[in-house]
Amino acid sequence: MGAKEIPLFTKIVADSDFDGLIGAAILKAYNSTAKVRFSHAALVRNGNMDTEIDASTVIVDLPFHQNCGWYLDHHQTNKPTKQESLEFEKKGGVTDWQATPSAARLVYDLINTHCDLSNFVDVMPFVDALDSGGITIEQFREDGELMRFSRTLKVTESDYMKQIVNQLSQGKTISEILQLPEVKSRLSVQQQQRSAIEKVVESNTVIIDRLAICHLQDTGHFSNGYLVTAWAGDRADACCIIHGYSDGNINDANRPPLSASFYANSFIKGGQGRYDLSRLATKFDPSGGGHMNACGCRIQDPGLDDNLANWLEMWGDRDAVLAVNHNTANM
Ligand SMILES: [Mn+2]
Repeated sequence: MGAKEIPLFTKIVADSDFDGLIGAAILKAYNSTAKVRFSHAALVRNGNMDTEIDASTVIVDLPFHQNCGWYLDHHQTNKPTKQESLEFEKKGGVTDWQATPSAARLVYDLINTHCDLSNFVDVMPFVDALDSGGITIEQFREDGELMRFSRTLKVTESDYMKQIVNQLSQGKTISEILQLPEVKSRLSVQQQQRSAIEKVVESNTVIIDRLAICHLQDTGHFSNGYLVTAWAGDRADACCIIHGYSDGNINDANRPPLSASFYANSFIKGGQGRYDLSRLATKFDPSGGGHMNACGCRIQDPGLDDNLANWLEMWGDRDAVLAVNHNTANM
């Protein structure tokens, strides 16, 4: 493959997680003058980013937006349709969508031939694993620095994330980042909070028909899928985590509305790739989605109890409704 020409961009809009952080840092390594803005899937989908996304914007690890200039992603449900791609390309837009383990990997592969990315080599395998359910139960239990670092990244920590992007884009390695006093103190907070969040997960999770349902709404606590599936062990094939606040607002990053995240249990044999959980995430919320094994949506009217009851019904019928037919083309 020859080196592809890189589209011009002055603004980087990325997801507020490890994948988005590394994707943004690689893009900024290539173009140091680009401004970085961290966002979230729901904010892009419901129009909150409309005024910020323009033809000079590259979007990474987030839903597709017609107004951007370059679209980089790997989420199954975000793949622009043929029609969307055509319209987008007519305006001069460039789409790079690939089913890579992380969006950062896609960015890395595209930019690598254009600038020195050697300081990113060490972090790439972890980002790939974290974003695609590839964390082993041993890595999870060990709760090493990278696992803890990943939990420090969130939409409410934009300034902190931008500082890290700047340092990475200037050539720092992840090991050097982990030594920064600001990062070190956050890692120790995460270490201390780990057993507390485990207890919260334990007391707020029920397993129904091999689906672990974790109710974290209105608790102020957040959890990734790994914490819940590790707790459930071989008793569950997937988990559903409810986050946010009953009186939440999409415009308030500190008090988001109710949402549900679905994760396949990557700690059990055959736990991934069996059911397409994104069918749950898109059932009621047209802007829900993500990956087959990891996805999410916002709770829709008439409310949580109703959405959950319907999901449980679909889950009960999972071999017909959610099963991934590996013989079907275009999946
Ligand atoms: Mn991603």
